[in-house]
Amino acid sequence: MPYSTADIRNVCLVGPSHAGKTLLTEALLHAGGKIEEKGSIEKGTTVSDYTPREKETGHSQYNSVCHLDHEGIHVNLIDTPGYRDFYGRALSVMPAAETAAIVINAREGVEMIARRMMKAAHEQRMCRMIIVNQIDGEDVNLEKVFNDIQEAFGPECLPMNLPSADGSGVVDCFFQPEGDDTAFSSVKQMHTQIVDQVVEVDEELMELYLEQGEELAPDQLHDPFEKALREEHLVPVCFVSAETGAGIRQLLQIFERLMPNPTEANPPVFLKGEGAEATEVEVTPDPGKHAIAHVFMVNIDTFKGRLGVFRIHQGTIKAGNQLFVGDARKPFKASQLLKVNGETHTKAEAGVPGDICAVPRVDEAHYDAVLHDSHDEDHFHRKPITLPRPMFGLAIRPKHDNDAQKTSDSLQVAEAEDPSLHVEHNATLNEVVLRGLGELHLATVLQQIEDRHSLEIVTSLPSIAYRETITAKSEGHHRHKKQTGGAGQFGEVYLRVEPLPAGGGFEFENKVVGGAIPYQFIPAVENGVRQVMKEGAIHGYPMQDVKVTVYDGKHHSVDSKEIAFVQAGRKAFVDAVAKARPIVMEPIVHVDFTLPSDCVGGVTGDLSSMRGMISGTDSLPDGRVVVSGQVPLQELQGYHSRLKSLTGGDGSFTMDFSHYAEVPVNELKQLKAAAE
Ligand SMILES: Nc1nc2c(ncn2[C@@H]2O[C@H](COP(=O)(O)OP(=O)(O)OP(=O)(O)O)[C@@H](O)[C@H]2O)c(=O)[nH]1
Ligand SMILES: [Mg+2]
Repeated sequence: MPYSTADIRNVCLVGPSHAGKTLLTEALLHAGGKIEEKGSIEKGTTVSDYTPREKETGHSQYNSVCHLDHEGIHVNLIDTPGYRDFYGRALSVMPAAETAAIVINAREGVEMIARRMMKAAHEQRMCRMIIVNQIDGEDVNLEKVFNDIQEAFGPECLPMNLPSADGSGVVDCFFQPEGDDTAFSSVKQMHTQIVDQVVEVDEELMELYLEQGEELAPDQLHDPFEKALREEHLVPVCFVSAETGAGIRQLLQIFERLMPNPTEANPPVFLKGEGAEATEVEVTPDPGKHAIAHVFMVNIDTFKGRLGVFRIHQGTIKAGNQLFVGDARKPFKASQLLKVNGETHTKAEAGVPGDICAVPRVDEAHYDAVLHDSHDEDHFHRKPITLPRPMFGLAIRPKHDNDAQKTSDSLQVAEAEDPSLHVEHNATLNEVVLRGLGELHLATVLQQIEDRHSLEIVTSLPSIAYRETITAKSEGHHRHKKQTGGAGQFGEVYLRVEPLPAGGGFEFENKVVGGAIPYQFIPAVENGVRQVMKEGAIHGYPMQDVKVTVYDGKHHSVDSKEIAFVQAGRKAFVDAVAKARPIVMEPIVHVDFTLPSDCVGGVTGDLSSMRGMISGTDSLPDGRVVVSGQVPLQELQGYHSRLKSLTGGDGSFTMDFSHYAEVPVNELKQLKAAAE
């Protein structure tokens, strides 16, 4: 059935594990007539959890795109994994949708992941809604859940429907203000609250409403409703049971009539150019303009190859079109255009702005790539979203040496599929480190690698990425002179060093005058300095945040050659660093521990003995406590198992890079002793 941009609704389902996102996807697909029978999590028969491991564990591990057509609208659903270690995966696909639907488990109330997702959707300027699922659960207190939602996210969270008094369905509060009895609150009262809230964003309508005391029809409210969603002045709340089907039809109607189509949401921000040079460019959902699409998900299947799933933001993409990836000169041919429904792919003729489609077998289609059909849109990219920086690391090696290449290939595949995963190659230590958001994240990735590539992988704790830097200005000098038989080597360098602010990296400046060091040898000096930056000057760790200025030297018309200036540059730099109060720095991470309340004392005690600092605690409605703080990464090596025993397996933590800080003297002594 052909549909246009205005008919599309893109909804990303996010929220805690076990909230029922996958079953809700199933219920929606069923209600929309996409599937005849609703699958079950326990039987492993849902559309969106289609990988063997997901079926086996009953938890989503990957993002999954599905779609349905219902009364003239085309709904693209993205089901995301809710487990906290997959938080980065869920975040990464949100830019494809207008609506972030935060699914809350009525039995559990407002969990930490729900808070995080509300915040993330706010940061991405998405329209937000809250879906309270599992209203059929025994002994659920829906009024309390609703009050907790308002307390956590504000009074702008208002119900579009309310659970019926007998719990078997929901009663509409928006379209038909004269509803039946509900489990709590009155329909009329809620309806008035919604209208009051909506008219606040539209002065004219407000006046009309106040003066005439007139009942406003839903149609009159449509545009201000969308505006209220964009401005976060309203967060609709809906009640459903994915299990019994209660509220599902009404939810589809809310998608259709109230949630934004691609032209009604805050427009996505696109930039042209890189770094500080980048300027904002207009991208409009106009089917007639040049095509611009954003790849938000990559799946790599051993047999089917790479699938790039993208959201079209401007123009129309047709099967057979020539498309460019990013700044590539040469286009590729999108010989097939696909619509994705879980594991099933069906061919499509064309994709209009706002739609979600995919292209198979395009190796260049990486996460966050922009696809476009004209060189006018070279250097376009989406304003990046903040993804958590993976800090939990494991050093990886294959069990059998001859699997080295296979291992490295498999890691590349894993990294391409998951933007919250990072593979580090540490040449100095000959170590490959896989970094993710937590233990379960890496365990899942490694299991997948072993499954897919029949590889055996051995893991160990990785080395900590210590760094050297200087804390004072100083000068250094070296004269490199060598006379061995024939031609000699001669080069002399004077340079200054000074610390740069954290994150400053490395700067090199040439202030030599009068050809004391001939111009052509300056790169050799820089090369020598850079070698030391990489290897470390005093303590053997890579250096950062240093500025080097070469200001004088000497040369010899016959004996001066590149190698001599590389050597002189190296040694002059080491000489300068030694006098510039060099220090060793270590990564400090921000951690959030989620703990049963009776374990808080034990963990905070650990934290202080681990040189950690606690910055805050927050109580969750389920009685657990979130303890946040900063700790040197080194102290958290292997802490997962200690936490497990401390909390009876009920505690967990996530971490994110914070900054580098100086390693205290006695720690440094231990570090040196361990290295020897
Ligand atoms: N009684 C009841 N059970 C539900 C409902 N929705 C989901 N469940 C059950 O809750 C469990 C978790 O459901 P899922 O759909 O897998 O939850 P999820 O949010 O996708 O979880 P993750 O994939 O781990 O993020 C399953 O056993 C479902 O059958 C509901 O509305 N009522
Ligand atoms: Mg799921």
